[in-house]
Amino acid sequence: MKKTCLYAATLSAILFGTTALAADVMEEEPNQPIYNAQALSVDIEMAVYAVLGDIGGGNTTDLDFYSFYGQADDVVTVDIDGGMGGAQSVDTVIAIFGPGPYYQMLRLNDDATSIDPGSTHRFDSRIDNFHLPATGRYYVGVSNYPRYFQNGGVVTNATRGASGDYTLVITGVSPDVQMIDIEVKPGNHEWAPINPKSRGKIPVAILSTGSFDARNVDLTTLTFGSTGDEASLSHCGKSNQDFNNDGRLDVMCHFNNQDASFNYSDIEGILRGATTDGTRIEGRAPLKMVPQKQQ
Ligand SMILES: [Ca+2]
Ligand SMILES: [Ca+2]
Ligand SMILES: [Ca+2]
Ligand SMILES: [Ca+2]
Repeated sequence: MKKTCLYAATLSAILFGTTALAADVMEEEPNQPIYNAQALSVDIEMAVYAVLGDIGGGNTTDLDFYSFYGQADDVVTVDIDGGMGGAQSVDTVIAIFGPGPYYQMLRLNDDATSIDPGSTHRFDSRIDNFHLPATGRYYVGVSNYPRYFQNGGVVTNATRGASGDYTLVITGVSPDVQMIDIEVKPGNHEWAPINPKSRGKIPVAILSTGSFDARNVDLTTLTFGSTGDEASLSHCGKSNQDFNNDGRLDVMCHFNNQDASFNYSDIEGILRGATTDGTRIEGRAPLKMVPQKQQ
């Protein structure tokens, strides 16, 4: 294992120079069968350093599965680099599968149709521009010739593939966004009235739920307004209160109305940010623009 780590670091340096991808990770066995896939947090691009079987080993029954959460219409590329020509060459086979329990195979590739910068041989597999049909969790399987994937993540010729190391590179996946509950001007019990011309501040309550603790929000990341990307934060409350009486402590933040850039046609306010562990969050609340005064 140690040898693998050292090799991966070296490979990373060769492939990516001094600017290794931020999300690089090592394979974590056991990552098969498919329902034991290693969950990846793919943020636009990431690389996984892995070995089918053992370096120096013979034929293997090892299969490697990974999963990632993608958004509908993401255009994803799944690429093997360094399968041929690494510490031990392996002729890889890859496939993309849909969610369980059926794990329908959506795409399969043995050999790439062209050689990309991370590969020295077409035997390194590559799936280009796979359009995710829906938002959800997808699975990537890595195997070796002649063990071809089938639906459910099983393979043909199960015992005949040779060992070897490879790098799996996944690109094009939108970062995961957790939808959260917010309330603009809490206590209104109806759509919050907003006057786009006002020079005041807009209070927004970030509500905790059973699956989300608002106190984990990195307050410095918050943006709020017409598109959700407005840098309009004024300040957040020092002490947390339970604004919707569900027994959970919420967080109140105040945003500058002018910087939120609302238009008279807007019907919702959008809050975006991230938690302290880096999960992106988004909350939306219906708004009612106060009628524009007739001149
Ligand atoms: Ca493996
Ligand atoms: Ca494995
Ligand atoms: Ca490649
Ligand atoms: Ca191949």
